[in-house]
Amino acid sequence: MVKSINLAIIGTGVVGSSFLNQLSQITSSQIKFNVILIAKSNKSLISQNYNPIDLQNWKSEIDTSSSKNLSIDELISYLSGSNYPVILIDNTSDSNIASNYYKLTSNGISIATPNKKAFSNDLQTWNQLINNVDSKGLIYHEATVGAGLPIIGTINDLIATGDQIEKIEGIFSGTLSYIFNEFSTIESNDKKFSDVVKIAKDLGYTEPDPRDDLNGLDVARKVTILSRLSGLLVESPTSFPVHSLIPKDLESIETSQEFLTKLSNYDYQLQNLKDEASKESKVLRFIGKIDLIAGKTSVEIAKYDYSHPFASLKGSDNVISIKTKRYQNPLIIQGAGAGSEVTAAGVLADTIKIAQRL
Ligand code: NHO
Repeated sequence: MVKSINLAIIGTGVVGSSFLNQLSQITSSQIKFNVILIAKSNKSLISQNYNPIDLQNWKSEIDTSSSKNLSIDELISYLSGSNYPVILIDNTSDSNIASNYYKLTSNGISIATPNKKAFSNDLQTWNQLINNVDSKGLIYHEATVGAGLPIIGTINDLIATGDQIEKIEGIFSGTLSYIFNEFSTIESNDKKFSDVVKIAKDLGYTEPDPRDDLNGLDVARKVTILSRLSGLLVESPTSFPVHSLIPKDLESIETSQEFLTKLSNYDYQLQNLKDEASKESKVLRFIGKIDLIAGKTSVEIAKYDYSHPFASLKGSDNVISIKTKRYQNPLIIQGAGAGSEVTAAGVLADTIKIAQRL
């Protein structure tokens, strides 16, 4: 028998649009997904009678829609009247929606999301969301780390089957993966750090202001999530050492353009490290590290032998190495860790998993 599930999709940006596109192309499924709400920042498409919205025309329909966005209470009230179980897809980076996940799941609404906010802020919110056995709704967030790569599901499976995580090391930022893979290579090169950052920006790999990648906070958020999942309950992404690649003097510079112009004055800092690594037949990589035995978490620049899997990484790939009691030779997961298609696929896979359990 085909199961029907209603979906409310919030956020139609890069990931949200890819999600809707992938959803409209699912053909063989035992589950029938009906989209009953699509919301962007100032407008919504809301099916008043809970009949499915036509996914071929949602873009033009939302533009001409006169429906304003619902408040969280209005949203809960609307979704609670649904004729089928509901999954809310949060494809925004909105803190307000994230801070209401508990309220939503308590009201029986399940959530699939790539939004890191709720899982990487204060520990109290994490405990409320993840260890809440009474919650009526399910919450899946695979795409908050490594886009569509099977990282969170794998760690959950290892723990559920009685394995013990000893150490996690990984390259978790697509942007910083690209920058270091280009800057510090096995074959010698004379590329300057600031030039590589500029190229990454021109290729659209960085945030509009590259300092939002270089400050290490995105990696710290991902490492916070993995630490907590593995049993090391870090307080917040700023409660452990995080190496920032922004020179101290350039932290308060106003525009990203001025920052990029002046960055070359500080190239010697990373050049020294790169030369030092090269003399030891090593490359530099920007990593997140969780040592469960020592109880330590950090985000740092580390040196790796040319033979190490992190040294031969290409493009903007992510890689994670998980050493456990059973996997003394670490389990390695590697692949595209950024981009709308793989991120949306991670959210869609979570949506299907939730639907199978409802
Ligand atoms: P956009 O394109 O800004 O879209 C967000 C949309 O939500 C906007 O259209 C905005 O108008 C809407 N919105 C905001 N608040 C709203 C509200 N209250 N109601 C309705 N609509 C609202 O952002 P993205 O790129 O589509 O990202 C969406 C979410 O996915 C964010 O939480 C982001 O952090 C997460 N995410 C994105 C990516 C990506 O590739 N774009 C990745 C992971 C997670 O794998 C990616 C990654 O980690 C890239 C990273 N920079 C790296 O590793 O280098």
